[in-house]
Amino acid sequence: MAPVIPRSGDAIFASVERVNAELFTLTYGAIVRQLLTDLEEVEEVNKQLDQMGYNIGIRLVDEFLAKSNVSRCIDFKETAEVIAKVGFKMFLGVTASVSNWDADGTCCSIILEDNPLVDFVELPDTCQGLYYCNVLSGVIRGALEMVSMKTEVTWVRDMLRGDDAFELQVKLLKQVPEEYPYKDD
Ligand code: MYR
Repeated sequence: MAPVIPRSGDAIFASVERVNAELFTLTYGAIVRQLLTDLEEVEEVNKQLDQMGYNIGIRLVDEFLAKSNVSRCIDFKETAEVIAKVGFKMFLGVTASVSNWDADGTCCSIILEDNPLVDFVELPDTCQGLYYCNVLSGVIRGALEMVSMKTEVTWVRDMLRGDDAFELQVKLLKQVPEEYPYKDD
């Protein structure tokens, strides 16, 4: 019988992390599949995934701020970088890049080349209109709303539709100034 070779702590953590990531990916896939069965129309599934993401995003921002030690961003450009580099890393285990800024710094693209949500995923022809990762657009919209930024988040590229990357366009619609709690006399 082959001897049992104990693995180092790091190796065990790495494999637990990988199993967790796979379980997360498969669970998300099962949710999408169930929504497709229940709602039938892919448009409705897109809406539902976005709404689920929004509900996650409005809660997740507290955990993000508590764990990341990120201080207040000076503008939307910095916020987008924080989402791509720190937020995606924290919750999805990958980093994204930010590009395609418009002239006034209110619209950009967050680009993901590696997306663990789509590991093992292949869409059948009947799901062509599906934005499988729509939960992510909702998460970003919800999280940003909690830090006073109203945004519109839309998919520009999607590897499940044959594109070479995942690209989310994030457009700042309105920034509600936070009220200073004390009155200056
Ligand atoms: C500030 O208060 O100015 C900082 C705002 C940072 C908001 C970051 C929101 C994190 C969203 C994480 C998205 C993860 C997607 C998987």
